[in-house]
Amino acid sequence: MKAKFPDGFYWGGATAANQLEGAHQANGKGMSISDLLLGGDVKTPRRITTEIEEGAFYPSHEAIDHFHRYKEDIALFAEMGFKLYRFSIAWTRIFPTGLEKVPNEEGLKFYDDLIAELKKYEIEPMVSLSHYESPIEMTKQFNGWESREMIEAYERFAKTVIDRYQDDVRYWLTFNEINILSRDVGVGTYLGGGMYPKDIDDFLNTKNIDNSQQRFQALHHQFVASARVIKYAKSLHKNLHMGCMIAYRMIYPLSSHPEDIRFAQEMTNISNFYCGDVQVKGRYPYFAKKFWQDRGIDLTIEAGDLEVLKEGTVDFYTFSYYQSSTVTKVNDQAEKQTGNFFNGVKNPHLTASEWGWEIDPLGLRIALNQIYERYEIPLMVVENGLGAIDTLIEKNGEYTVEDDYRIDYLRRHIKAMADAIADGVDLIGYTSWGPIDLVSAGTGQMAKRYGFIYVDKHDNGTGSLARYKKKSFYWYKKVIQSNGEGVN
Ligand code: BGP
Repeated sequence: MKAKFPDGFYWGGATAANQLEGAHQANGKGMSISDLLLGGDVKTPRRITTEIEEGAFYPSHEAIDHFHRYKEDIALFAEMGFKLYRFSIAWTRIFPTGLEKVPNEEGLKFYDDLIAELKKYEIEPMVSLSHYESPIEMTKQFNGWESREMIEAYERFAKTVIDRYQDDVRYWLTFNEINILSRDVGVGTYLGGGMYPKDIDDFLNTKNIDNSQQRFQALHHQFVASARVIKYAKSLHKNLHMGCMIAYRMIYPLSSHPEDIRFAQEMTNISNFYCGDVQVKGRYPYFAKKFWQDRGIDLTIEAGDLEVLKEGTVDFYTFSYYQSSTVTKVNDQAEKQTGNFFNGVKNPHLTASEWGWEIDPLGLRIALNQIYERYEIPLMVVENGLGAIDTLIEKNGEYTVEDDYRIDYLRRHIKAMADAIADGVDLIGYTSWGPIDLVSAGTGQMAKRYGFIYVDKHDNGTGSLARYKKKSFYWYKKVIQSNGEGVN
């Protein structure tokens, strides 16, 4: 059966400023938390520094220099036929420390030009307002989202860009993978919350310390900030579409033991539904109170916060999906599985990528049904893809990569989306992650490539930055041209 997608389906790609723009000090840009992250690899966690260390290599500083090459890159996206492009606006280009009262015009200029370029090709822009890029100065002054001060600063930034681009940008996401703060992963606390857990020294030495009181308080601040911005955007009466973005963790129990089933349910609730419910339904879910009590979490919720959450709900739900995750309560012999910001145990029925991420296209269909059943609002998959090692070869006088493994991964996931649509799910778009090779968020590597476009840039910082079309470039072009039917 041919894959069927609705007319006007948004095919495209997704990126984040800190992972591709580079030019980290250009035109008055300030430093974000990502600018202090060193590179790592699958075995070595990324190290975080408090200041720039001389001689150290910070992958975000040049990244793939999209800042100077956005025209060339967008022309390539247009050649593939992109209908929509998801990117983030770097907060620190607009408010270098986050504390200024007046935005940096030169920083805005870059996005004026970028959006104009997208419009030129009739590519719909979708903006992530916060994608692991909060200003480092705010981490230094009041430990990021732990403090309520962030709400106002974020609102100032968000309103500035929404005011400026309200006629050109219709799709907005308030926080990338907001639920990263519901997981007790050190680097997630830093990237998502722009904050250090209490013991900074331990944290810098990459000991995985956790502070759940702090994480859930920070999340509350983000919920309020997101809702306030959504309420504001709706007051403009411009038909702006405001969305949430969740790192969806499709969770399976390892066995049919009821303890495993209950554990998977509990993890699904906290990993996915805790944030989803607040942003879609406008209230904390039924299980939140017991969850807080069990962990000794005592949230400070100020007068008016709960009303704001009700008033600032999202219009559509977006999520990232790379892999599924399997958990057990009863089998302590099960082999551990690590990958992205999730962890669990190895699923005997799945194979994994070179970075240990378990490949599970059917899990995407299940996730789409699970989410739609709960919320019944339009969904969009805004990140999906295979991070893999690519080899550049010369063929017929041109450089390319024969990335059949990537085509295979994407094909199976796109088919799973078609199946979910046939199931009745209202899926409106798909933006694969990193349509052009960029810096990995998890490891800081360039070697972990997702793109349809190869970028000559390497983990030691060398490379000409030249762009080359991979085999998947032509394949994705066909998929888009045929509105998904050509996926086979
Ligand atoms: C998501 C992030 C992205 C992106 C992606 C792939 O969690 O939103 O920023 O990087 O994962 O992860 P990685 O870069 O670690 O391969």
